[in-house]
Amino acid sequence: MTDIFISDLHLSDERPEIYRAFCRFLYELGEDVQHLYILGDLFEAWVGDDDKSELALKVVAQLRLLAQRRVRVFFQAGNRDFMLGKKFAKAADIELLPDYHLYEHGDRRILLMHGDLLCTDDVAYQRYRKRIQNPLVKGLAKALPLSTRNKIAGDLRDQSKDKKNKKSMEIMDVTQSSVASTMERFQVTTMIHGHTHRPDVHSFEHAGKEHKRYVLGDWHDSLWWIAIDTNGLTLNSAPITN
Ligand SMILES: [Mn+2]
Repeated sequence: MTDIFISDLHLSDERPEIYRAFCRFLYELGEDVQHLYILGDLFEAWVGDDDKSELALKVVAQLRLLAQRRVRVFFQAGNRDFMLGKKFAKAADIELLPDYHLYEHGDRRILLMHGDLLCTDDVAYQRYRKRIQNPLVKGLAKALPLSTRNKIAGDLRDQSKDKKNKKSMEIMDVTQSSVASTMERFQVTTMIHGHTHRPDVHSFEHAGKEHKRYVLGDWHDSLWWIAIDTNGLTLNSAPITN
């Protein structure tokens, strides 16, 4: 039996080829695939489950198809789609996971995260995240009309584009000490995350033990996924064609 992990598709109307690659990827999942874990930033932006855009409806339909094929889908929020909630989950027949999720496969225990919580050197971002993901703020935001939320999200994206250009590549890798302490807290030696768009497999020693950190890539020129079966974990990619 195989489980699959993906993240950072950043689906949007501007990049229809990514949506097509997603559909093809789902269609071609092997018969042996039991679970699909989406570790955040499935969407470039998600302003609330009342978003009935064509893309939103199409993704819901794709995910429902998986449920019919008896592939269970799990979703962990990213920094782009943390407003995705129970209504979407019900419509798409998927299960929502918390920011830290302990995944078990046989005797393996793997910590799953989107990854932004590990970027603790970015103090300004962590402060912003705390504020915007505060349940009270989220509750207030949900009460705004959809058109207002879309406008705010657009403005925020424009602002962060400006900032990103200035800050360029220093954004934003994980902080190694946060990785080590988080893994220690959850008593794991393996973790999988996305967010940083730096796909790789990192090995390091901590507390006398070998640790591994698997990083998923964003779907831009290539699609990225991690597969786990009885042979272990593999990080895979394939080019995205138009
Ligand atoms: Mn992200």
